[in-house]
This record gives sequence, C-alpha cells and structure tokens, in this order.
Amino acid sequence: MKISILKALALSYCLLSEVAIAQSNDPMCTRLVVRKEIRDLNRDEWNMIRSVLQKLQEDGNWAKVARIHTENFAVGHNFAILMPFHREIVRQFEIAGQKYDPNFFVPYWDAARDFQNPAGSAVFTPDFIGGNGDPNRDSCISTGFQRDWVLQFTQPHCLRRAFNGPNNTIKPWYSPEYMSSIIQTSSSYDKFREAVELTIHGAVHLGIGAEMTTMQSPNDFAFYLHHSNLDRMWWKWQNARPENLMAYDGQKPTGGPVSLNDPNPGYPSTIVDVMKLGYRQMCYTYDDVVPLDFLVNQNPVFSGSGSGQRVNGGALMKAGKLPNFRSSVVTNQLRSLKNNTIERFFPALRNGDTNPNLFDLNFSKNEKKQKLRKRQGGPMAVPEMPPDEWIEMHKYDKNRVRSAVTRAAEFVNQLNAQGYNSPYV
Ligand SMILES: [Cu+2]
Repeated sequence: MKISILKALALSYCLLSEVAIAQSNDPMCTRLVVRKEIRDLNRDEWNMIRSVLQKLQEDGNWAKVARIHTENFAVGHNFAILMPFHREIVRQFEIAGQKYDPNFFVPYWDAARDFQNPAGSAVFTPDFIGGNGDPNRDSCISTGFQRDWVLQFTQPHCLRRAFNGPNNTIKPWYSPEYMSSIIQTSSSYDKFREAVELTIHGAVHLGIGAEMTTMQSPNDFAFYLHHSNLDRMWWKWQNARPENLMAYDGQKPTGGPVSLNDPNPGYPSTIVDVMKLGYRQMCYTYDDVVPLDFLVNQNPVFSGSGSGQRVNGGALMKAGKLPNFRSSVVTNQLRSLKNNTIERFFPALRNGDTNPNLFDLNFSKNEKKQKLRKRQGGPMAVPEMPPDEWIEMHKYDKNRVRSAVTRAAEFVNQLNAQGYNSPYV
C-alpha cells in the first residue's frame, strides 16, 4: 500500500516536471483575443464579427471548414481527439477572420443556460443567428444574418434548421449545474470528453436540427458558437487542476492509446500544439476562465502586464472568486443538497474547493439585466436519449450513450426531489 502511494507520487512528479519542461519551450502569444458570450457582445463587436463572417463566406473559408469537418468526421468524433480537433477548427477559422479584422474572435454560446427551453433563447432572435427553418420553404431559415446566404458545401443551398421539439420548440438540453458537475467529477481527460460529447454536444446539434445534424454542420454559425463553448468548458477543466492542463488519454480511432504527438486531422498541427491557450497559435482565451497560477506567472499575456496585450477584453476573472452574486446563490443552494448527492455530483463543494473553473454557473450580463429578475426558478427538465441515427452516424456505443444520459437524468431527478430551484428555469 505504502509503496503504491510512493509510486503514484513519483509518477505524478515526473508528469508535472515534463509539463514544466514542455512549457518553457513554448512560444508565448504577445496578444490574445478574449472570447465572450454572444449575449455579452456590444453592438460594435457584433457588427464587426458579422462583417468578417460575411467575408469568410465570400472568400470560401466557410465552405472549406465544412469540407474539412466532413472529411475528418469519422476520426474526429467518438474519440479522445474530439476536443483538440474542434479547438483547431475553430481557431484556424478565427485566424482566417483576423486577416480582415485583427480584433475578430469567435464568441461562445453558453447553451446550458438555455437548457430548459432552448428555442426561447435570445440567441435565436433575428439580431443574432435567427430562428427555426420555415417548413414551407424546405426548412430554410428566414431570419438571422445567414438568411440569404448560399452555402457552397457540398452543393449550393440555403441554411436549414429543423428544431426537434413540437411547435417550434427544442427538447431540453443539459443545465449549467450539470455541466459544473461534469467538470468536477471527470477524473481523466477522456472521461471529461465523453461526458460532454454524449450529452450537451449532441443535444445542441440535434436540437437545432437539419444542417446541424449533418457532417457539414459548420455551415451553420451555431456550430462555431457551440464548439467555442465546448472548448471553453475544456479550458475550464484544464485549469481546474494543474495536472489537467496537459492531460490527454483515451484511444485512437485506429486503436491503441493516444499521445500528445498525434497529428490533428485536417491540419498540419499535432495535439500538443493546441493544448495550451496563450501559446503557439492558440492566441485567445475566455472571459470566464481563470488560468492556473503558473500560467499567469509565466505568461505576461495572462496577467495583462508588461508586453502582454489583451484585445477587446476587460479584466479576466480572478482566482478565488465566483463570477457574480447570482452564481454564489446557486452554489449555496447546491451546498444544501443531501450529502450523498453532493458526494456524487459536486465533490468540490464537499472538499471546499473554490477554484472558479470547477463551476460553470455564469449569467450573461445583459440577460441578467433583462430577464433573470423575472425568473422564478423551478424544477429542471429531464434530458432524453438521442435518436438511433445520431448514435449510428457517430458509431457511438449505445450503452455508453445510455449511461451518460441516465446519469444526467438521475442528477435532475435527485435535485428536483430535494426541492432544488434552478434559477436558469
Ligand atoms: Cu464535429
């Protein structure tokens, strides 16, 4: 027993020192763009982003990404590589856009905040991405900035959406509370990847429907907003514990364990190239992720001091602080859950660990002003299994999908039974 603890300590020491060595050789970014929640953009930012997106549609980059995603679909999903592959897709798209405006960035959509009634999200209003497709016009959208676009991949066509609930609704997604639980309870990279891929990743694609359920889903800008958000969650998990930062495990599509030196499909990079934001070509970060202490100490671009320059960003979140008052209200409610529920779903609360990256309970600044005061809170909706076609398209093991969805349903049922009132409802 004693020996195995020593062994584990020695091993983790080796891993940490390897990480430290890898870092010292990494070129640091001198400039970062800070990705924000789409509802937190100001007018000028959203206008700038839309005009760059228009140019990326005209210059063929839009179709190019849809092609890369399609060609690498089978190796880029259902395996460890999901997160680094999509990080590279979104980042290279962002770099392409920065040729038109150096301040361009891909916003994220914290879709979990809309989990109870996704179709009611402000993101689907005409000012943002527009709403459902029109069933009388072959499911083409008639609102939003892409409404008149002719998408080129694979054939010229309109952007189609087909919400998956009755009467223009979308079936429930997964709550911010559950996303926080996934971050806290995923003890390895690949467990985190699978828990995210089999729950909210699929639910958002399926909920929006049509284009978003195909391999050419990057045709819908919702793809970028959604994958920017999943990438944000990964960066949160990476910064929740020092040993998570460079953690990469799981299986290759061809069999055998993955390595940081594996190539990224569709791009000339390897996995290690995309692991750390703020280094190499990954010159962006998220407004609500607190980088680990040693990253802040090592890389001036995070502390905002010296030579580091942060574009469009106000202050990044500081360690030891919950994002705002509302999220501390949620946390207090979670603390009053039964011990075995906390033990199973919120081990950080049991341990008194307040690293803000262990929680994903933020509220959009604008939404807070507009709506939250009116919300009463209430019991959460139970998520559903994805349809068989989705499972087959990704070659998922149906039992693993069932166990991921069942766990999330048990979470909802336990919290509801204990009188938990979700403020996102
Ligand atoms: Cu994908």
